[in-house]
Parts: sequence; structure tokens; C-alpha cells
Amino acid sequence: MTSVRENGTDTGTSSRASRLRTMIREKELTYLMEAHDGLSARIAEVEGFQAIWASGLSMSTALGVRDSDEASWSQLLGVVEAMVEATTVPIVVDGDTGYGNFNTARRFVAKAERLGVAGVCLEDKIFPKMNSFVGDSHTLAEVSDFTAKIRACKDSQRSSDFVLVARVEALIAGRGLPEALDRAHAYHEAGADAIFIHSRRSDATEILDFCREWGERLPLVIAPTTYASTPSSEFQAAGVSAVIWANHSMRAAVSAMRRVCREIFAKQSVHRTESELASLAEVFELMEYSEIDEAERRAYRV
Ligand code: SPV
Ligand code: MG
Repeated sequence: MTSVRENGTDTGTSSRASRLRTMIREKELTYLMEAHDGLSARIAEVEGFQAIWASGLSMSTALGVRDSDEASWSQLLGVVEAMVEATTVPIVVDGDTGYGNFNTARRFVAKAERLGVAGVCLEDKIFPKMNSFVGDSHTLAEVSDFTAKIRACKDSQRSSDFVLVARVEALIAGRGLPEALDRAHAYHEAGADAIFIHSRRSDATEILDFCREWGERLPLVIAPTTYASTPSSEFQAAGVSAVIWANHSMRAAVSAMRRVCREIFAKQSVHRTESELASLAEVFELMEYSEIDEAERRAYRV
């Protein structure tokens, strides 16, 4: 992987946005791993992921707030900036509803692009949104309002490679397959580069039905959180372009931190907890501390 020195910049011959665009157009599935801070983003890349999902749920949780637009968009982009600087792979930012109307959405997208993210995903709900797995009150935006947002965002991006993903929440809101397809069609016409079709069913039936009806009109993105038992080969066969593992590093961190806090609190000692933890040597290696010495030798020939 690229060293810390080059982090935050586009390396090689192609930008992160153009790499993302290529990935979602390929026949092979692309996997986006969730991240919610610089560390989790770096770990996702080091462990082999070619692209990252900056999850609204996970970033909100890491900030100690709920995934209902409680964090401001500038707070979230502060987190995203750290993720961009800690990595070299393309990052897709969960832009929720775009924080209001076409104007706030395009300001968000423009700022995200300036920070170096490869794409933004906007969902067709009303601000303030609620996480799709919480409760049954998921009000959808008017199609005309959401297509206006898409057009405004596409007009304000600087690079033609930047990817705008339009997320269809019709299945989450219980509105059924025909409305989901109609909405996806309208978002395609408005200029979206990919469709994220979301479901919270425990099986993949409605997602696979959607894929069959949709065909190859635009790349499809999914997040198999609740229908995780479906093998990825079925998504690949159904023509899905990208799979988002949407919250798994954050949930791993929650259980690990709770376990270690509980144990240290009970024992009033950290003795013997060490063996369950990443060593400091591992942390220093992950963050490439040795690169500072190498850089100094190169710069000052010491
Ligand atoms: C997120 O990760 O914030 C998402 C995906 O939007 S989900 O939580 O599944 O709605
Ligand atoms: Mg989200």
C-alpha cells in the first residue's frame, strides 16, 4: 500500500473517482468496506479493500450521536477528510438526504469532491432522515424534488469521473417494487451514475426481483446487512455492481471496546488484558512510524 507520505493524494495515473467509476462498471463485484474514521479507513485498505463506504450510521455512532442527521454535514466531512488523508483507495460518502434541498445537496457534494472523495450517495428521504433499520416512519421525497437534487449535484461536480449514487428507499418505506423501479428510472434519467437499492428484509428476494427487472440500465449497489446469509455469488449473478459492508467495523469496535472496558473495570487492572489487544508495535507499524526516519534520512542524508 502507498505510504503515509502520499496519503490524501491521487496516486498513479488515475484519480480515485475514475478508479471508482471503472470498478462499478466492471462485471466483477466491487466490495466497499465501511469506515468511520481515519483508523478504520486505513485498516480497510490495509486488509485489501479497494473501496470504502463512509457510512452515515457508523460516523454518527463514532461521534456519539444518532443516525438521524444529528451530526452536522461539516462535522461529517471533517471525519471524511481524515479518511481521505489516511488512505489511497476511492471513498464513497453517505450523504444522507443532502441535508435539505437541491442547494444544500450540491454544496455538500462540491465540498466532498474538493476533499478528494470519489463519490457521494444521496437517498430519497426527507431531512431529517432516520436510519433505515429504525422504526417504520420513512417518508420519501417527492420524485421531482429528488431529481432536482440529482441534477443540481451533477451540475456542480468538477470532474466528470465523480460518481453520484442515487439511493432508492421505496422498499424500506414499504412502497413495493413498481415504485422502486419507477423511482430508479427517474433518477437514472436525472443523471445518477448508479442506483443503490436498499432493503431491510431478512432474505434477498425483493433485491433480486429488483435486479432482474432493472437489468443493466445503470450499475446497482446494495448493502446486504439484514439479508447477509445470501452468498455474494447470487448478487454477482443478478448483475449487482457493488456490495457495501455497511457497518461491520463500527460494530466490531463496539463489541471489542465494551468487552475490554468491562474487563478492566472489573479487574481494576490491565494486567492480562494485553494479550487480547493489538500491540503498540502493531499500531506503529499500521501507521508507518518508521517512514518518518526514512524520510529524514532521505531529506537530510543523516
Ligand atoms: C449507512 O451505513 O449509514 C447506511 C446504510 O446508510 S444503512 O445503515 O443500512 O441504512
Ligand atoms: Mg446512512
